[in-house]
Amino acid sequence: MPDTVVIIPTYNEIENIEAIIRAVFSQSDHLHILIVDDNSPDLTGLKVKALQDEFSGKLFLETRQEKSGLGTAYIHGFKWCLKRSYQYIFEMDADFSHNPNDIIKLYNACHIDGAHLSIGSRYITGVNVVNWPMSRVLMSYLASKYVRLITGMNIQDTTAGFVCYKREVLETIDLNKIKFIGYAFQIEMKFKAYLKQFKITEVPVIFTDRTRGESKLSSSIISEAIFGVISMKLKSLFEK
Ligand SMILES: Nc1nc2c(ncn2[C@@H]2O[C@H](COP(=O)(O)OP(=O)(O)OP(=O)(O)O)[C@@H](O)[C@H]2O)c(=O)[nH]1
Ligand SMILES: [Mg+2]
Repeated sequence: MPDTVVIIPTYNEIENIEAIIRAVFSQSDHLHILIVDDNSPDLTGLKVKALQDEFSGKLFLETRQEKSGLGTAYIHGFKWCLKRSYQYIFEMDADFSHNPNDIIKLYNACHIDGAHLSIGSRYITGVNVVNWPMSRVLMSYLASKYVRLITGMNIQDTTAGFVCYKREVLETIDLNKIKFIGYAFQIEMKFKAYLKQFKITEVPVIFTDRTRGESKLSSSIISEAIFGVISMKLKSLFEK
């Protein structure tokens, strides 16, 4: 996997950071990793710095001053990547919900099968979620159905955060116009790619709830998604 970088946003992931970095690098000697850390009080960033000697030239760290949301962390990461020559740019969580062994499947969907954007999807073959309480599974599943209904996108897992983008997708989408910061960010990115008629493929993956560290999901993130999707769709109609 040459020319490939995995962006991992982090906030207080000290219990996962070293293990996830090692797990990603163990997939291929060619992979690079960019950590976008929001000055985590648990010193996640310091741990990354300490590992940079061992992974010299392939482990990078961008530090922002304060917790500013997952969406803007990715936008920051995308811009960093586009200044360099990467052809495949991944989004991935630090908490092992996304299995690093699946990176190759997402990569192949783009590199071999010709997708512009591949999504690690939980809802292709039933509901592949491990260790989430039923309420959370239901919420996520219904959220994806809701987004399909409103946006018209033919994607099962619209809130998925395990994604491989071909460079041209991120070059084409106006990153300065991406508005959402929580889950809705994931929906918005897919919607923008869909409007630009990029080829989107879903690859079935098994999603496992975090076993270490704390969730950052909040009610404001959920309401942003519920109301944001409707306004996003309406705006897209007027912009046509
Ligand atoms: N830089 C940065 N990273 C964040 C922020 N919020 C979440 N993250 C990271 O984004 C990834 C996903 O966050 P999670 O807390 O796992 O959110 P989630 O997957 O929706 O929730 P759970 O899996 O239930 O914990 C993790 O790697 C987090 O550390 C943020 O404001 N800034
Ligand atoms: Mg998580």
